[in-house]
Amino acid sequence: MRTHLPSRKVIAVLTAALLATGMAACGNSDTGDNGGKGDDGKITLGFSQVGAESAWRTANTTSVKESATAAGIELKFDDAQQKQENQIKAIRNFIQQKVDVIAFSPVVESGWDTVLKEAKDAKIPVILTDRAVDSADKSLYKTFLGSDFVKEGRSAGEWLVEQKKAATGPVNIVELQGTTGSAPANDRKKGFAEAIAANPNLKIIASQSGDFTRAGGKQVMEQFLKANPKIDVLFAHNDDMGLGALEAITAAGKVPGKDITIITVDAVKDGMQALADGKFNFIAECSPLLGPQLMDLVKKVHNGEEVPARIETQETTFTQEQAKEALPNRKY
Ligand code: GYE
Repeated sequence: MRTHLPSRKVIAVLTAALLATGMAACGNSDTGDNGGKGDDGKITLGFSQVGAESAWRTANTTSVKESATAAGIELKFDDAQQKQENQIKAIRNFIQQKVDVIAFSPVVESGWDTVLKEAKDAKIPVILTDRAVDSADKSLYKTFLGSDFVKEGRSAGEWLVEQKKAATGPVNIVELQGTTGSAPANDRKKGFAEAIAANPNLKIIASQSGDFTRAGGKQVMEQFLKANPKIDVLFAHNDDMGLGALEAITAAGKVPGKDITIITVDAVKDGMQALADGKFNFIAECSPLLGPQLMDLVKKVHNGEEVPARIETQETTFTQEQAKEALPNRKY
């Protein structure tokens, strides 16, 4: 048994103890001046979410909440219930509470300049996530993190052009648009229209908003079916509207995926199931799992680091066969 520590070790232990005391003292004085962080020294993020309109949105909310916890970021979360005025109110509250960073998914593209200017004047950096704004002044926000919605619409259209290349007569398409004025609705419509222009037989005979919800998709599809005896294709701007439309199509005595070709966007679990079951025909993926990248950006802009002006999510597309393969591992 050893009874004596060698003297060098004793000094090392004492030094370590002294250092620890000194560090604790520093820690105490830090809490007095926390450099704009939350009381516990954490970065505070104010996040204004669009709402809970779709399975995509639910998965996005979960991703943001889980990633904030994992990154040690204090999250102030607000659900705007698909209303711009609620988002503006939430952002003003975040400014008043002096959060460190604001992130939001703008329900529509226009009308943000005033509130974004207020955040800028308060020196609070803003990150756009998922959806974009049309502000001409790009200095009003630090970066955009999300998908290329035009590309998603184009992939949907290109697949259809290929499928219908042998068509000799008109192919009647109905379109369920997302929330009016939102970036994904504007851009998916644009990309799809551009792609189908390659074949003049492909015609959009009706196009209306179903607000990205199942109920909206069902209701608008019922109207489409009543007004148009011959519908060959449905392009829905998200899975949820497509799933709602399935009910209307079945109720009208038609077979989804056969009598009417159905193309959607998102690739959430229920959408992938409908695709694997042969009720949908094609899905352009849009990833909701933006949380980890968002938290990374929050830390960077808080530290004053340079970030790219635009960061795009990697996405793919799914046929019925590919959906069958991917479904068992689909997390959301
Ligand atoms: O496609 C839709 C959701 O902004 C990309 O919003 C998002 C869209 C998504 O309601 O399902």
